Amino acid sequence: MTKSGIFDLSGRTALVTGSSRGLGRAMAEGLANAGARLLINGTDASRVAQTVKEFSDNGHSAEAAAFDVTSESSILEAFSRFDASGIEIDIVINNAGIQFRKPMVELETADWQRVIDTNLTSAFMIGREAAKRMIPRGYGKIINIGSLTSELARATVAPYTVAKGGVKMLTRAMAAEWAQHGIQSNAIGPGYMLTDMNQALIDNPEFDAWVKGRTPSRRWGRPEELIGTAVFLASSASDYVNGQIIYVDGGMLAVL
Ligand code: GCO
Repeated sequence: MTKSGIFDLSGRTALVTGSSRGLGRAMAEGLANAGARLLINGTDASRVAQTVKEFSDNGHSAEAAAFDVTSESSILEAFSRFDASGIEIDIVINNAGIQFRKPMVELETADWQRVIDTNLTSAFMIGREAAKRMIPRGYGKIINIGSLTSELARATVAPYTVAKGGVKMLTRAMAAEWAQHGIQSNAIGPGYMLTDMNQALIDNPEFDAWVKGRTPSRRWGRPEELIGTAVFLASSASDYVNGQIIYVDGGMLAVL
């Protein structure tokens, strides 16, 4: 059945990094349900293959794109494979990321760098490779995944905060250079979501109470609650939206 409407992604191909689980998996499913073909990414090829099978079993078009988003050579090889296969990527969601919680005075520089590389530099490298191919086509959607920490800092997550603050400004830099070529670059800032990365926080009664008290919606967010914003930013509904970050946070950033 042909999908219709400004949120229709039929005929579009989307690469979602870190899409074999968590927020990336949820957003990838949302794009697939809107008609997109999905390139499923992760570093674990077997987990990626299993995810592709599950997407296919659900009637979606999905292919494996297992590569390490922190490795420039892996990224270049992956995009060369896309080129050789005639795969034209219309939509990129730079979702892959890690968390590392430690006070800065105890933080090893290597751990700092690993978080920056995974959460920020990867988005630059993948965005650059995608934009090189989107510019001649005059079309593209780049969606970077930020965070509440794109705006506010929390103690013990400095590298994550700095990376996510960088994601917000990288998004604006992408808009500054690529909007003229028909590419829309925007970001999504998830609030405190029910993900594996946050399990230690969810299981901490004090932190759980803090999140629920600090969030006007009085609850954690669910990964699938990012889908609407992801489909909006991936579709023609957002063709005149550029350089923005949309917070899906239950209102946390709106209040003291
Ligand atoms: C933390 C959390 C946060 C959330 C999210 C909020 O340790 O504070 O991991 O970073 O995951 O990024 O937007």
